[in-house]
Amino acid sequence: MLTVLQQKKLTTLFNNLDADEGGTLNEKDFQLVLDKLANSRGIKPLSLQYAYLRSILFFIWNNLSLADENHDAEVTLSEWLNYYENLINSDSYGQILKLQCSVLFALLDENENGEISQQEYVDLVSAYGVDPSWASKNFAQLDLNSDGHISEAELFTLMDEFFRSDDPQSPGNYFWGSY
Ligand SMILES: [Ca+2]
Ligand SMILES: [Ca+2]
Ligand SMILES: [Ca+2]
Ligand SMILES: [Ca+2]
Repeated sequence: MLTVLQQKKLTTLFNNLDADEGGTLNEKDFQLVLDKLANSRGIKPLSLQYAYLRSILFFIWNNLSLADENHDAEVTLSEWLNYYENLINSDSYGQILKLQCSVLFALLDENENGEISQQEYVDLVSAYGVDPSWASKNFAQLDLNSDGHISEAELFTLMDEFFRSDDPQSPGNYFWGSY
């Protein structure tokens, strides 16, 4: 069973991603994330950078098809929560999280300097439906060693906290928005 806190976090991410408020996640929601992110980075459709971002976001969406139990190309909240409950309890959780984090890191690190700046974080989570001014303030909590950036190791810790922590004080709880 997911704890109340785990359900809250995952539901917040789901609702933020469901940008068209259709009540399910589908390809269209990820297309909207792509367009918002491309827009905030000043990337034009049909450019190489756009194709790169698209390939990452559609990789993430295609992975989510594992959550789509009835194969109707829509992921409901209940399918979403089941999927993450299974993932969290799976023997391959650590390996899968590592893979997901390296994909997410590539998506976040716009200038490819191996660290995530405040602006890179804000641009990405805003594309995921999080309020930008809230995200700007939240960045300091996510920079665990206060060196001004989120490293790949910090991202792994934060994502692990996001999925597994049941401690209300864990900074990773708030990576994908407040609730
Ligand atoms: Ca939707
Ligand atoms: Ca479904
Ligand atoms: Ca960077
Ligand atoms: Ca840091």
